[in-house]
Amino acid sequence: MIALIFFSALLWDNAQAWGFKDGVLHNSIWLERAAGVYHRESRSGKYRLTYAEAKAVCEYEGGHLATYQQLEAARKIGFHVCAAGWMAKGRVGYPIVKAGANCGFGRTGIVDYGIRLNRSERWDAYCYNPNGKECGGVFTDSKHVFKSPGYPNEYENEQICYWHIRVKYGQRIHLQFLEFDVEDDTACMADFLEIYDSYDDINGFVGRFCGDELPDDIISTGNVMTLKFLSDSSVTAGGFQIRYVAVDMPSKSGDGKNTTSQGKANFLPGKFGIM
Ligand SMILES: [Ca+2]
Repeated sequence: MIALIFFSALLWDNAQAWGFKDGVLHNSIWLERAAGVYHRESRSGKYRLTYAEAKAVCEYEGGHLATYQQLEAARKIGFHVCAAGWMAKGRVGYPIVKAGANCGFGRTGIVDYGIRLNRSERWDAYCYNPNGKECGGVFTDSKHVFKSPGYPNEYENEQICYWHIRVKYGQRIHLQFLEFDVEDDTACMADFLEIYDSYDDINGFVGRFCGDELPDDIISTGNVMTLKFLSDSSVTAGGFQIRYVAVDMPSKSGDGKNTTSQGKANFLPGKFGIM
């Protein structure tokens, strides 16, 4: 009986701590744990890191491999990556927010490969570093300015940053480039910033940017967006500052043509937001 009362109290506590904020189910514990989780892959490509290497990547940046709980906390606020990575204690998995046929076997949650006996297997990495938010992370605020790592100094070689934005359901994300200077080459093969109109860097490719011309504003079709910045092993540049602001969906009458306050924004075709 006492156990039952205790359990009820525990449930009540949990219920109290949960709630919707900005259209996203929040839990203060999740938020605290989630702020600082990010995905890393080897500069040479996907699935190239052994457990020891994955650990070293996170530690090099001042963090450590994320725990399963930290990854799940990040997932709860919109962290969705379609790539299996090492977590603490030799566990491998990846966070799926939106079920899709090509990723996560149509399920949501942490796709968990369990604790690997063979630590020489090669995967990506999930790091946790609450003090290293400059290069990547999940953002649910209604506005924020992303800076390239080290800004206003030049960014360093061999950076890979993923910024995931998720705003209130029914809103769009308006990206505005404030400063932009990334090593220039014709096809942006060396260093680049990529924008995706989706949770991840698989779907919804919008564009790849380099050079020092300010790209036009971009407005998402839904309430999520992903930015990926990658620099190679030589030549750096000034970096960038990019602001996003959550905006309400335009009214039907002005759909696609609403440029009154957006300037020459690239309005992506309308699409329903993601819950
Ligand atoms: Ca470079």
